[in-house]
Amino acid sequence: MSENPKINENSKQEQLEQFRVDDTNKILTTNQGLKVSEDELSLTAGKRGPTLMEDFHFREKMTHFDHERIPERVVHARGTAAHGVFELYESMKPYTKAKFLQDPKVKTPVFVRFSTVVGFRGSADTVRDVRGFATKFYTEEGNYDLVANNMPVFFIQDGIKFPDIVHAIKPEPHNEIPQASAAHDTFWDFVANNQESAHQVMWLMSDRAIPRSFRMMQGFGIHAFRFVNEQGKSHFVKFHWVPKLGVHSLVWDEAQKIAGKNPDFNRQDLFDAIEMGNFPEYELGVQIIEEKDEFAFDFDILDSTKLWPEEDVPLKIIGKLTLNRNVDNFFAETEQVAFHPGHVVPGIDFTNDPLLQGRLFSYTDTQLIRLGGPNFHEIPINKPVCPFHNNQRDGYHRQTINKGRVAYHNNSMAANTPAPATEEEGGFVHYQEKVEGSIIRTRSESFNDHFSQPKLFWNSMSPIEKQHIINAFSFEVGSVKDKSVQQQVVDMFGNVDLAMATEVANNIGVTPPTAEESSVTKASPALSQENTIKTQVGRKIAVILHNGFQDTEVKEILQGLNIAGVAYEIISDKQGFVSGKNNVDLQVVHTFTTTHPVLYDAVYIVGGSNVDDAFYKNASDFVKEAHKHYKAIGATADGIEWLESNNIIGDPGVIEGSGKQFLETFLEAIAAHRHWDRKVI
Ligand code: HDE
Repeated sequence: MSENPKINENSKQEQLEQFRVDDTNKILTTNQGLKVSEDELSLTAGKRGPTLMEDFHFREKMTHFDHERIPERVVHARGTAAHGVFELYESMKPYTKAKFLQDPKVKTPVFVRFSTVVGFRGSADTVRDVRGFATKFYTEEGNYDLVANNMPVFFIQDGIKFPDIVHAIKPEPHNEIPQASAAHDTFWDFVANNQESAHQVMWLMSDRAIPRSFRMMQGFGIHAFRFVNEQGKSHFVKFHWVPKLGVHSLVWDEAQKIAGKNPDFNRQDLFDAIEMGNFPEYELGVQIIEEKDEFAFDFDILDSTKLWPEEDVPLKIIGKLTLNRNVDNFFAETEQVAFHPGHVVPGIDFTNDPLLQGRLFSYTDTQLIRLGGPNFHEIPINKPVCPFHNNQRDGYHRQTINKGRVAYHNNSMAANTPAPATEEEGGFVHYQEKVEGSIIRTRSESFNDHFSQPKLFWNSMSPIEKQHIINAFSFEVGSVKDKSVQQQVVDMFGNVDLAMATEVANNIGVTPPTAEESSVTKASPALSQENTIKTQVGRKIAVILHNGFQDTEVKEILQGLNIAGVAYEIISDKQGFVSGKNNVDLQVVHTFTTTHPVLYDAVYIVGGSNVDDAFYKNASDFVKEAHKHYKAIGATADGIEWLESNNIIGDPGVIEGSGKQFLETFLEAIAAHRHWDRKVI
């Protein structure tokens, strides 16, 4: 009776292929298949007369257009997605019976959607916000969704408070301001009056909230889940995605400017990387705690405002995700994909984390309104690659044509099928945790410590990361108009670190706090981005050239950059080609008008001969802006003059020279990401 699907990395693409349509070179028809003879003129009574009701082609075309939009996601509306594959490094059999985690040879197709949380669908990518990182694994046992964020903790401890936090952080209801930002009164009023938010607020004020790229951020499943093995033994588990390119961020001034210069910055970055064949990779890590150690920590492992320090619970890397294909159609795939932390497979189960429990209700519920009914699992992107059978029937847009008369249990007319599977046959059996208690609305006292881990986070930051957190608080809380709310926030964060909160208080003009700060002295080095992987791979740099540039050297350096995994764009004052000394012509991608230094990781300036004042000024401004954002700056030939005249020669990360040696040092400077020890005025 069991249909044993053989899944491989191509299974999802093969399934989707049946739904893909290319309209190029085809004849125009109505949705009923009728060939259309005229598509630009309505049917009218006479040349200057009224349009006729019987113009079915006009009506169908217009009606479909009128209904093109669906509600955007209530949170995580702004996002982008890609297809990929997950490969296991090492069998997880001792911990879980999940089929896709047994055999390192198995490759599982996946679909991943990245998002911001607060902004509307058309909002900018580089706002200060949490990022979503949701993965759908199309496994032989059904879809498994790991619906993660790029921060390991959450604002609230109980799902019932989710509507409150979202109402507080979304644009204010009377004027729908501000867009995609937490820098307003209601959010900070929520924070100060719901102090469980302290830990995630620290993360939100840190550089993690402005990732350089979706390719350079972590993902965290946040909750404690369960791994359950074939013997029925359970372990607590947390999931992490670790990007191979390291975890890197923008600086705030840059992020704000990018929001105007290219609101699609992160979306474009991911799309371009995949189109160029630079496939983003992330390793899957798990933190595992034995059942017997459930109470061995100084925090409650079921509390989603707490992380498990990696120094105490090591991260075990078990596999790799590669994103290797962009979507064909944004709406059909990215917009219609429906994730749910309750989409699990045998061997992965839930815990009693009250936040997770709340999510288990919300996600299907939200798809019902957003995707218009209960058949969203039939939309191609959501469809499992394994067969599915049950007695559910009908509803809006039903596509399956269920044969036969039987749609109920128990029955004899279909031999009581479709029949439930036993555990041995792969049937999902919930972990049989023993639970006892009175029916109450109370939170466990073990959830009450709201300040120790924020302090752990603060202690783990490098000096520059600490400075950025203080700056972010000063910007965000400084944007709050209600003085009492500002004061409450500063008083609250005095419980984390008095010096930090005092500096913020001074910056925003309220009274410094007198609270007792947390006594935690421990740090977790894994939390600092200073300790992340540093590589030049995947970076994009601007190359400023003028006619008469030193072409033999430049050609070699550009080649060297490409070989080292660095992409570049040539910028000059006019589009077309820029010609070198020895008549080498290079294609100009952008002029100073069509691009901006905030859109690059570094600048390489070469210049050329007979440079006019306008070019000189534009190129100098370009270099100065990149310098201000601590980026690597390289100069060869005539470009070295720019460094001199802009007074930045010799600064950290500012590299001048020639040939191979220049290339090597410049690559190192790019890999360093930012040069914080540079003096910036
Ligand atoms: Fe979500 N969340 N969430 N969330 N969430 C949604 O589902 C919700 C939470 C996350 O790219 C919604 O399909 C509740 C934590 C991501 O399509 C909705 C609670 C984490 C995405 C919803 C949480 C997330 C969502 C809106 C507290 C990280 C985008 C649209 C109990 C572990 C998925 C949708 C995508 C989306 C509810 C908390 C991650 C309304 C009630 C914690 C990445 O169902």
